[in-house]
Amino acid sequence: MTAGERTSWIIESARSAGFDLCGVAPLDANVFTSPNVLDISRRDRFGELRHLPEWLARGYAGEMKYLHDTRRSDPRAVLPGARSVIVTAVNYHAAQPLSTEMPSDATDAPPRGWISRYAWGDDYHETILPKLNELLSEMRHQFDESFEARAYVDTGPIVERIAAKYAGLGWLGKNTCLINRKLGSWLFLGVIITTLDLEPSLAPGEPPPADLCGSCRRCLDACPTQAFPQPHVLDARRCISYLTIELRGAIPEELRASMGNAVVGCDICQDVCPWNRKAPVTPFADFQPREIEPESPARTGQASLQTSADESGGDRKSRSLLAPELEWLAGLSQRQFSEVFRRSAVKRAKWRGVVRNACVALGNSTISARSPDFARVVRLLERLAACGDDLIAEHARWARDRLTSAATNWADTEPTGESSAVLGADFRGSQSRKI
Ligand code: B12
Ligand code: SF4
Ligand code: SF4
Repeated sequence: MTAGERTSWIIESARSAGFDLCGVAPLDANVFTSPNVLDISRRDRFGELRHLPEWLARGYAGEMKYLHDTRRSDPRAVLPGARSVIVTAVNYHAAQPLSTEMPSDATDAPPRGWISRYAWGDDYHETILPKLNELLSEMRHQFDESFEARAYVDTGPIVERIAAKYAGLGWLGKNTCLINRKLGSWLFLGVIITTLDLEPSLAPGEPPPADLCGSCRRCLDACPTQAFPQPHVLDARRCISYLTIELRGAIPEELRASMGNAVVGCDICQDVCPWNRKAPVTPFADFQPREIEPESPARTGQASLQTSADESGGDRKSRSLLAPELEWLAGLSQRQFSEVFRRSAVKRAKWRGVVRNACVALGNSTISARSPDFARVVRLLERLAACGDDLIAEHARWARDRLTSAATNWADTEPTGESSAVLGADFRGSQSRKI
């Protein structure tokens, strides 16, 4: 088989396995060691990696120590003799509303949070990595020559989006996401790095897909925490995705109010992207929002930090991960958390992190002091504020104080005689995240 035939076979097999996109980027030595080579086809491949040291030096990685792994600067360091990287993409766009389309909480309804689209269904690592490994074993079966290879979904020291760009899958948007002109950016990436000689998807001299952001800057302007110091550059320390999933300690107080109802991740800079307006819908059931069945009475025995379930005599409602009720999330016990989020990407945020985040979102909720829910939410936050976990307790106190001081301020401004619900909503709305 020639290198070209091998590439065609891999791309065809990836399509049959359910991957929406597949391409190959070359890892020839000149790409990384000689930026000034005369061969224009080799110049600037993986060029964005040259910014990595500065990005790290600016501290943008926050506590994500694994991003300092020096192998990230050169994919060949991951696998000696590596010549090619195969990049796959799977569309996870479930046909459900965008976070930016969700109505703000009614002032008299239980407040709801937002779990990012990518985390609604089964953990993509667990869904995609086995598929990639299957593709790899088919390759071993199909190709005569022996070769080394490693498959990764997030897990390897490779900047997958840069590899995807040079495999011809799309461009890197101002929001730093990989965008494909037909599929948009709701894509999970996966890579196989290999010593196999494969024909690159981009012909010699062919540039990677053009950057179609143009003069648009919707993502930059919509980001509630101003996490983009400049287009194409993310300060992860300010990104709600980092704050809710990766950060283990206290969320900086100055960022909490801007986090709105986010509990796990954030979709805003993709929700507003025009290239996602016509994004096709995934056929995979794995990425639909999970529906959580109510617990059987026998299983509700273990003490939780709770909540509404306590007050109603046990959790008997079925729940969806699409805009879930915050009181439910804040009141989950560790055991309940492990059961609800088994094989889910939410696990990465950990139980303590999700309860912490749900407290912040409750503090940001637009719940009116006149609502019967208000007193119940404040009681829940009081209980969490008195729990033995310092991190949760501090965030619960912050949320309680924010809710109750907003209610007090609202009472001070009441004399106009306007509808209290409307006034309450307006006041809270001005403090919480809305774009
Ligand atoms: C760490 C990480 C994060 C971090 C940091 C994100 C980031 N932008 O780097 C956090 C936790 C914030 C995060 C959030 C999200 N993530 Co994430 N994340 C990763 C991970 C594991 C590593 C990415 C990485 O290496 N970042 C390091 C920085 C350096 O990379 P970078 O932002 O591309 O930075 C470059 C530019 O800044 C560029 N640059 C260009 N010009 C200039 C100019 C200057 C002066 C400088 C300094 C730099 C610079 O150079 C830098 C270095 O090359 C990848 C998987 C992987 N192994 O690649 C998934 C991945 C990128 N994440 C993914 C997803 C889905 C998300 C979220 C959408 C999840 C969510 N809904 O909450 C958000 C999106 C937020 C966003 N706008 O990026 C997908 C992206 C798919 C896609 N279509 O692009 C990936 C590929 C996972 C996967 N396997 O599918 N993520
Ligand atoms: S994911 Fe949210 S917080 Fe992070 S950069 Fe995008 S809009 Fe900003
Ligand atoms: S919102 Fe606009 S600027 Fe941002 S990634 Fe999409 S097209 Fe590019």
